Amino acid sequence: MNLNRRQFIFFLGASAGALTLDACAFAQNITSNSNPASGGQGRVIQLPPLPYAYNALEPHIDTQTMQLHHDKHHAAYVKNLNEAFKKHPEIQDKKLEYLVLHLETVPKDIRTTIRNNGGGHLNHSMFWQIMKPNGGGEPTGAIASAIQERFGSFAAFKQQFNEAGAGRFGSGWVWLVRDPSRKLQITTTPNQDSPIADGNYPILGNDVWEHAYYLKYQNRRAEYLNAWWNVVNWDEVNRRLAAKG
Ligand code: MN3
Repeated sequence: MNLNRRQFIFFLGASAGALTLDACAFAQNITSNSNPASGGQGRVIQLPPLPYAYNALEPHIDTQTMQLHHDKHHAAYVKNLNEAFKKHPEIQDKKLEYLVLHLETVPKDIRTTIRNNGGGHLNHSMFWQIMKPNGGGEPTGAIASAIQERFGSFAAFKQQFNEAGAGRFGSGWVWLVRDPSRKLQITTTPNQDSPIADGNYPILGNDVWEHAYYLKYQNRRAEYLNAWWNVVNWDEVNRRLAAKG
């Protein structure tokens, strides 16, 4: 993998546990969620609270889906992660972003656990933030011009993004990322793989696991993908675009 200098410094800083760049929401999240003062009992990752009520994204995302998705699915990733860190306290000071990018440094017996649950925690921690009640509409600010420049129009971008999400076979995510050459790209990842593992920085992403939509949309993933734009939090997306990560 090729990392440019800025990314290299970021990951270096992340690996040392000293976040010197104000960049990455993930890293900030992990910093605030880890518990270095836990008396050597190991890192404890907390489930971040949902930043709005379970019913706040109705009618586009239903209350029960939000409850199960946050309180059961995301909570399970966090629980599995904490159990893995208990087995290997020697990696407890490493940032999750570093571990998913450098899975080869993770002890073999927890490598798959870190990949799936570390990715799951990072992906969902971003997901809750880039949605909000009464969101959606046309993008605003810098992301509006960035989308226009890269994809021609918001409509064209949305169509490509939705097609990529619909085409992701099985479970996974569809993303708008900044690639290592700083270019915006639409990508998908399988399962809970984080785009960070490919050297990409996620600007926004949608969860296309059936657990994200099945109660309301059943097999109609395309309908969910369309409706999801009504809850996008463009302020947060702009914040991520401005981040150096
Ligand atoms: Mn999910």
